[in-house]
Amino acid sequence: GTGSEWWRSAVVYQIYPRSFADSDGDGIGDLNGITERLDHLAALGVDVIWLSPVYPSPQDDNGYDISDYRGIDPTFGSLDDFDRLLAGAHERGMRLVMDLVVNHTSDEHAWFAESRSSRDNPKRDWYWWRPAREGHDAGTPGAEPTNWESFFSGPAWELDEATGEYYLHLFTRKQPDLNWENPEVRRAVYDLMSWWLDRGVDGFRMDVINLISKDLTSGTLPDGEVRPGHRYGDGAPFYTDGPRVHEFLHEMHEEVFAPRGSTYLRVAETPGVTTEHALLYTDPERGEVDMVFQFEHVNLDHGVHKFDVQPLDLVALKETLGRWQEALAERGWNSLYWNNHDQPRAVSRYGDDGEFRVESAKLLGTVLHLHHGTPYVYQGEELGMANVGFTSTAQLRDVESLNFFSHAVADGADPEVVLAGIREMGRDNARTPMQWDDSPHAGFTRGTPWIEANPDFTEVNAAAQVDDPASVFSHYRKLIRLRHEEPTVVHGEFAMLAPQDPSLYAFTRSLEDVVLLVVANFSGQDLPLEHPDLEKVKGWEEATLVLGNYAGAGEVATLRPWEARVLRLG
Ligand code: ISL
Repeated sequence: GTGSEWWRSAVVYQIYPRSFADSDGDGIGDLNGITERLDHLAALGVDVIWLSPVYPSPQDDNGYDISDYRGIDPTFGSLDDFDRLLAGAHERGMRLVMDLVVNHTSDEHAWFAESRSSRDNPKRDWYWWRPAREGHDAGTPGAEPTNWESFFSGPAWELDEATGEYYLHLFTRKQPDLNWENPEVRRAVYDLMSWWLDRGVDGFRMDVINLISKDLTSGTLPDGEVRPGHRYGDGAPFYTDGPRVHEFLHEMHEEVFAPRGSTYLRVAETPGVTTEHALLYTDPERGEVDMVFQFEHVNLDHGVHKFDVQPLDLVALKETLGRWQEALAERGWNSLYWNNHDQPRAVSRYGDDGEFRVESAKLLGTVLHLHHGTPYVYQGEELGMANVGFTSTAQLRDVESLNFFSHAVADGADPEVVLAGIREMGRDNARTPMQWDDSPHAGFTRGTPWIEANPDFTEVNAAAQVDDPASVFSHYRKLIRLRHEEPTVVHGEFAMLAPQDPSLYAFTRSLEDVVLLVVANFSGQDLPLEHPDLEKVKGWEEATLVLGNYAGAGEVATLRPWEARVLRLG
């Protein structure tokens, strides 16, 4: 029943702990810093906090490389600090979900240390070990067991000299992939999940969880196609939504969640997922997860690779998001996001971070939050935080960007061109310190931050916005309240209007006799509202303005630059 599905009317706020708030002055955000800032989230009105990983980790990929699943990295604090944070969230009526990274561990996890210790170690089969390719000497170029490229440049296999075999790592070489074929691995994962649920957490965001089932139907792991702009093969068809992934997630449901009732949030991060698989993952009848993060809309401006930045076409964006709305309309459920710790800042990417920063940030929030699904707000998005404009690799910290830069330049690319791609698409754009106020380092730390704050913090910061009714923050607060108060936002049927219009993003949400009409101008020019699709929405010109991003009412039939309106009929 829908009674236990509280997450349908919820808004989730993602915290990247490293960059949120530093309480002890070491320049890195921590749990106590978050606890001190819980009132910011309560003021915004969000229902759930998703914490990016805080477990012990060598931090090769900022915590997405976990070396102990039952603890807190000392950089972030202690288990006691965690319990205080959890209690503080619960006291304010917010739930807290953990990031669960179990496609891979750190190479410094005890499981991997055992697994690599010898070919006949009982945990050998917990990871993907393979000999060199037939006829090749281990360690020579091309001797990798398959030609797959890692997500973070270079081959997805690393030779371990000690035993002369390669292990699979879809991400960095310090992130070896677990072998989910092995039931002991699955048992170990379910046990650690139960351990956190026993501690009181409210669910999990499951990192790349649709990559856990590798396709062995040919009896082996096959080579992938080498696509233009790539040196290695694309292994994605052999590990994305693989043959046993639904079985594994259902087993997880049965082992971990079903015995406890279903008041938890399970959100699956699923790069490359199709609408067909998304429906299987999120159909409540099937008992797998509650919602997925799909990637199609954030891949539209990628060329041959993600740093080959292409102009965004609004028609394509509407086609993509509209198709996802339709696919999961009856069964299943969407997660809605523009931003997270892996994406550049939405206001720079889809809006205008210059003259219309405030208007376009509010427009983006409006469009997203009025879709059908659960919206995610990434830290700083509620302030309209923008990309940094990196001009030097010395400003970068992310292993993905740094690896890409060195591989591309070694392959002969022009460093300036590579840096230009990273400037627009690099993950560090999302990872600069949260901008609390206009004091040094944006009030994030009293020490030296691990990554420099965006210099615009003197203007763009929470202190300047929280009490200003015209701020991006106040607008997000209104959007969240609207979801809580207006069932049409949660349950209303979605219908896209004017799909071919290059600047207008328009749709309706309908529930019984209420219709909400959303109209948004994705351009810096006035936009006349005169599309035939609008005429089908009877009486729209007399509709009440529920929420807009401009102060004065303006002309009914013209949207101002980056103007967005939510109108109510009935
Ligand atoms: O940003 C990306 C690389 O271009 C994405 O493809 C990203 O790698 C993918 O979404 C998986 O992301 C998740 O797993 C990674 C981690 O680095 C990301 O931070 C995490 O969100 C490996 O754990």
